Amino acid sequence: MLARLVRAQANALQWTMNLMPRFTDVGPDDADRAAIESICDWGIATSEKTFNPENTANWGTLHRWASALKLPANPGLNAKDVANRPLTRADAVIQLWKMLRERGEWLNEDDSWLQADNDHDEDGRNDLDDPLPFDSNNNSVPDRLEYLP
Ligand SMILES: [Ca+2]
Ligand SMILES: [Ca+2]
Repeated sequence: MLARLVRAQANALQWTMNLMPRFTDVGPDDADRAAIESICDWGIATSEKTFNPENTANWGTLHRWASALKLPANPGLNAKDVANRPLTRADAVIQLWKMLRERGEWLNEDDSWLQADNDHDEDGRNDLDDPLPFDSNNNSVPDRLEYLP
């Protein structure tokens, strides 16, 4: 969820995945490997050899990771009486939605898209002639919302 939220933002960071798995407990065929390795490269720096993907996440984990990814995490997530509470998927989604709302609407900072001579998604059709200017593989899903397009 965190990786997808980061990717959904303007000027999103690119997915990263090492040739060899970065963690001994997140194998080459793990469906979450790209998300795990990406969020670590994007800001959740760790020198550990293991990621412990089955560990229980708590509200403090969400605060720590969201903050590391420069998302506007509510300080209340890390409050003494809250941080150690188990985090459900529903809790996480609600909190990430709040962070997304906190960011507000935005435009790409580089101002390079939807220009006459620009091909933002590099599919060979200039933006103004491209019915899907943010969809490089033209599958009707904007690239930023795809999992490893
Ligand atoms: Ca294009
Ligand atoms: Ca696409």
